Formats: sequence, C-alpha cells, structure tokens
Amino acid sequence: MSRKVVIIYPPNNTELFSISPPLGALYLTSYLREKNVNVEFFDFNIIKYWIKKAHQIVDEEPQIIALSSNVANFSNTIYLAKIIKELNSDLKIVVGGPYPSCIPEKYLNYEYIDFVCIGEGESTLYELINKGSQVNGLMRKKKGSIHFTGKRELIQDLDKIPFPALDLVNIKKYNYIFQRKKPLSNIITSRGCPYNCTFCFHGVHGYRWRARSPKNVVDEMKWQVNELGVKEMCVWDDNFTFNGKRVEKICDLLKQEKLDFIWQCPNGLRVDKVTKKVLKNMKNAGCYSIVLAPETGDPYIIKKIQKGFSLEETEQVFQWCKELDFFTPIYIMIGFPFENLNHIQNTLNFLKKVKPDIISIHKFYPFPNTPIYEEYNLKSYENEGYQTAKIEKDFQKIYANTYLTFYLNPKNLINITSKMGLKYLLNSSYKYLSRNFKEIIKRKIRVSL
Ligand code: B12
Ligand code: SF4
Repeated sequence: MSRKVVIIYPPNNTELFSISPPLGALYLTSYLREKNVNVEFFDFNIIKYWIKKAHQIVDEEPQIIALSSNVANFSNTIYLAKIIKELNSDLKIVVGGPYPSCIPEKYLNYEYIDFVCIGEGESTLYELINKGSQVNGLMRKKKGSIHFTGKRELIQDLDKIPFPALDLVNIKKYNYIFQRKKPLSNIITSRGCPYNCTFCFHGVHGYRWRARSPKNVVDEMKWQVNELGVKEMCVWDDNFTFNGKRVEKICDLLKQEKLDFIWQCPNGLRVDKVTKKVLKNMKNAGCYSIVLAPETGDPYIIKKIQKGFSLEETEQVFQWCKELDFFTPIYIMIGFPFENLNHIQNTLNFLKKVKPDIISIHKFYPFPNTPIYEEYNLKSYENEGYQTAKIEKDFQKIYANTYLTFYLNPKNLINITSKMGLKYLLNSSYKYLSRNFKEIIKRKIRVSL
C-alpha cells in the first residue's frame, strides 16, 4: 500500500461559539478516498490530546500532511506545523483554506510550511501527491523567493465530486449556536457568489455560482439522515437561493422523501434573491430558520459596501419571515473605516424596526485581496487578531450595550425560548454575555431595557 496522506483540521486558537464539521477538509478526504489514495482525516477541534495525536501521526511517516486553515486557527496551524517539522523535518506540509488563499505569504514566511494551496483544493492536493509540487494552484518557495505555479480552474460539475467524508467523524461531537436538534451536521449545495460586497473574499470559490443538482443535494441529505443519523442540517452556501427554481425542486424532492430532519440557512440569504413563494416552499420542506445579513441598517453604509440590495427590501423579507414563522437572526458588522456613530445609531434604530429573533454583531475585520482592504489600505489590521480587531472605544461600548440590551429584554427572552427552547437560550446568552463581560465591567455600561 502507498504511504499515507494525512489531512488535519488544526484546533481553533480561542474557544468559539460553535464547533462544526469542517466540510472543506472533508471534501478533500472523500475526493482522495474515491481515487484510492490511502488517506486519513483528523479534526483536532474534537481531539482532546491533539499534540499526542500529532506525534503518533509523525511516527507513521506519512507521504504528506495537509493542514486546513482559516483565520480562526492560524496560530495553531503554524504551531502544529512547527511540532511536526521538529519531529521530522523531512515530512512535507501543505496548507490550504480561506485564509491561506487570502494571504499565502503569511504562511510561507514560516519555515515549517512547504506549500500553500490557493483556491479549491481537491485536484490540487491529488495532483501534488501524484505529480509533485509543479502542479497548478500552489504557492511554494523557490530559491529564496515565493513562486506561484499558476491558476487552478474551479470545479465545473459539483455533482462529480463525492459527498464530504462525514462518515469519518463523530457527528455527535459537533454543535452550532442556533440549534434545535442533535446530532447536527453541515451541507454545501453550491459554491461561489457573483456579487461584489466589498469586504468579501472570493479567492477560494470565485465569482461564478456553481450548483449541485437538486437530486444530488437531496441524495446527500438522505445519506446524512439515514446513514449518519443526522437530525438537523446547516445549509452553509454563500448564495443558496440564487436560483429560486432550483430551491423549489430541492424542496419538492425533500417533501417526497419525507426525511426526518430539520434544516436552517445560517450563512445569510440575500433578500433580493428570495420571494415569499420560495420561503413558503422552504418552510414546508423542513427549514425553520434563515439568517438575513444586510450587515448594516444605514442606507449610506449599505451602498458603500455594495451589498446590492436595499434596507426596504430587507424589511419586507423580515415581514415575510414573521408571517411564515421562521426563526430569523440578523448579521450586522460594525467598524467599517468610513462608518461613524450616526451610521451605527441608524443601524440600532433599524434593528428595533425589523425585530430580528437574534442579533449577531461582528466587528469588521478586513481580509487582504478584498476591494475594501485595497481601497482603504488596511494593512495595519494584519497585526491584530481576528477576535481582537481594533474598534473605536465608543463603538465597542455600543457593541456590548446592544447585546446586553437585547439579551436582557424579557420580551426577547420569551420569544427566543418559545422558538428555540430554554436550553438554547441559556447556552447562547451565557456565551454572548461572557464574551462582553470585560467591557461591561470596564466601561460601566448602562443597560437600557
Ligand atoms: C460553515 C462556515 C463556518 C461554520 C463551520 C466552520 C467549519 N468548521 O467549517 C462556523 C459557524 C463554525 C464558522 C465559524 C467561523 N467562521 Co466560517 N464559514 C463557514 C462557511 C460559510 C462555509 C465553509 C465551507 O464549508 N465551505 C465549503 C468548502 C468546500 O470550502 P473551503 O472550506 O474553503 O475548502 C476548500 C478550499 O479552501 C480548500 N482547502 C481547505 N482546506 C484545505 C487544506 C489543504 C491542505 C488544501 C490543499 C486545500 C484546502 O479546498 C477545499 C475544497 O475545495 C465559509 C464561507 C465559505 N463559503 O466557504 C465561512 C468562512 C470560512 N468563515 C470565516 C470566518 C471568519 C469564521 C469565524 C472566524 C467567524 C467568527 N467570528 O468566529 C469562525 C471560525 C471558526 C472556524 N475555525 O472555522 C471566513 C474565513 C475567512 C478567512 N479568510 O479565513 C469564511 C471564508 C467566511 C468569509 N467569507 O469571511 N464558519
Ligand atoms: S452576497 Fe455574500 S457571498 Fe456574495 S459577495 Fe456578498 S457577502 Fe460575499
């Protein structure tokens, strides 16, 4: 048998709200497995003694170790690579994922990393194993400088790749912050997004929307439910409803199959890409929650970030979601370089108007190779951690105060409990409040109910 290829998802640097199955790494695993490569996968987020496991892996002298990375596990990725190389400097390490694709030099500056995969990794990893490091889609070191081997084409027909290797992980160990049933799993039914929101990085799945056929999607759902025992699924597409007809077909097939599971769309649906009819179909096919992500409630900011839809359209979709009894969280970002306190106040007023079931506010963090990063020259953020991204003091106060106000409002608490259950409420409120606890003490934030 050929030497093993080991794919690892290094652990997050800090504790996060959710630990869910890493589909990117699991796609790589199933792709190699289908091609008879001797491959193993480990998610170090769910392995307690992961350093010990790393030692065992190195002892077996695999052909290559592939690390799946993003901004949240960057330093642990580097730390793991260091451990591996110190144990056996002959082992080759390739890193891939959204953050390496975004800023490959940051990884390659470390002597422990041999190659960085740019973009989708299925064919690149397979070819790297079989043909060596001159294949397209890689950044590598050559004579002291960094060299790109050439562009890797996006996968044309997503139905041709196997389902992600979820059968190799213990699905019961995963969770998501908004969750009604256990075990919960993930699915991606399309890749890419043709819109131009200025903060969004397109360097992995590109601007062209590519979709799996409704049958292929429902076949995977059937497999996850019947074979893996999944009771709830998160549909993580960037643009699930881009083609309304396809969504309707998926829903029709789901109704025919009568599968015993519920699902949600936590990555945000574009409000200009849903109609009441599509939403109704999704509800009837077991979808109970959709997130809407205007990112702001200010008319100037929504234009400036080129969201491509209006606040009025957003209000309309919130209204439909209420009528159809969806659980509807909202995603907001604050701290754009052109945002001031008036804009944020408008966002807070907007939140009061649309009354989402949950508010989730993210501090703006610019990724290299995005339009906003280039236009505003935001290089200085690179020295900041993702979670500790700098934000004006007043913004920080508003950020913490908004959470407190929302999560201590009895009306909101009753609404959340009735829709998601008491267990969810206790879990999520604890996580939100504890994350902001320091701010509350430090700045004596007033809670206005
Ligand atoms: C699902 C998801 C989550 C879920 C689950 C995460 C997980 N464990 O997978 C949850 C809710 C937990 C989550 C949390 C966060 N997420 Co998230 N998430 C996503 C989302 C929507 C889908 C991920 C996915 O499954 N993609 C589909 C697969 C097929 O693509 P992929 O993962 O990129 O993998 C492909 C390539 O990257 C490459 N590849 C990947 N690994 C490797 C390794 C090797 C060796 C090779 C060769 C290739 C390779 O090949 C894969 C197959 O083609 C993406 C957006 C997106 N469209 O990808 C954001 C995204 C990954 N998340 C992001 C962020 C910022 C976060 C958080 C930090 C947010 C926060 N504030 O806490 C946390 C971090 C948690 C974590 N450690 O992952 C960013 C990452 C940005 C970056 N540049 O790193 C993304 C890209 C969203 C965005 N556009 O900003 N997230
Ligand atoms: S709609 Fe979403 S995925 Fe598409 S460009 Fe905007 S933020 Fe990115």
